[in-house]
Amino acid sequence: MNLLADCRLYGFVDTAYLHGRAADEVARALCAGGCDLIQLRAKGATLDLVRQMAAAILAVTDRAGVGLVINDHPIIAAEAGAPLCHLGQEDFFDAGHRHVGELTAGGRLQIGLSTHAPTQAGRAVEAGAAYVAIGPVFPTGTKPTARPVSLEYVRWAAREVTIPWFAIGGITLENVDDVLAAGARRICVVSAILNAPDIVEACQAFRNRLSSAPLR
Ligand code: TZP
Ligand code: MG
Repeated sequence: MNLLADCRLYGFVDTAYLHGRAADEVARALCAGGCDLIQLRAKGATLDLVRQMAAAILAVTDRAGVGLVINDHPIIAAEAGAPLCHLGQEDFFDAGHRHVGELTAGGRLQIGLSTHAPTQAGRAVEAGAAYVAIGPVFPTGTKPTARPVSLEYVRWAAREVTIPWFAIGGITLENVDDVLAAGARRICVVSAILNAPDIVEACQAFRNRLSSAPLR
């Protein structure tokens, strides 16, 4: 199983949606439900807390054969031994970086980048991103100030992006079929899984829909 090429469902441990649950408990449920990749997204958490959660989640994901992505913190990702780090446009290009090799800890870490328009996706691929996120497709409370990019950008990605890419933003069981019809084969889902009554069942429901649109 290749962490990115074979990945269909990318789930999140987002501290905004823990609802009193421990980070590693949520990670266990995401793995049990069939997520192929899990991101730790801990906006506003102290670096110490991010380190602690990363270690606790990595113990779970390693055992399950699932890849861990640390959002925003390449140094912590590399220290923890996570295979991937995710960065936004503002963390990467706007912070002066030009190539992901500047952050990959001698090749031990891969970097995924957020993109919101075709020019950004092109630049991310040129910069050596391991994957790109395409979104937010729909309005989402998880990133309330971000302008939705619509399914048009997903259709563009399906035609033009040559590395693994993920549709993200406001994806639910109500609209996932539209996202797949637009050409997405890999999806990121945060709130529709973490706010569901049962994380495992929610992941399985998304996996079911994904199986109707095979990768290859
Ligand atoms: N980047 C673009 S949209 C988004 C991020 C992190 C949030 C996605 O969360 P949700 O709850 O699946 O809409
Ligand atoms: Mg960021």
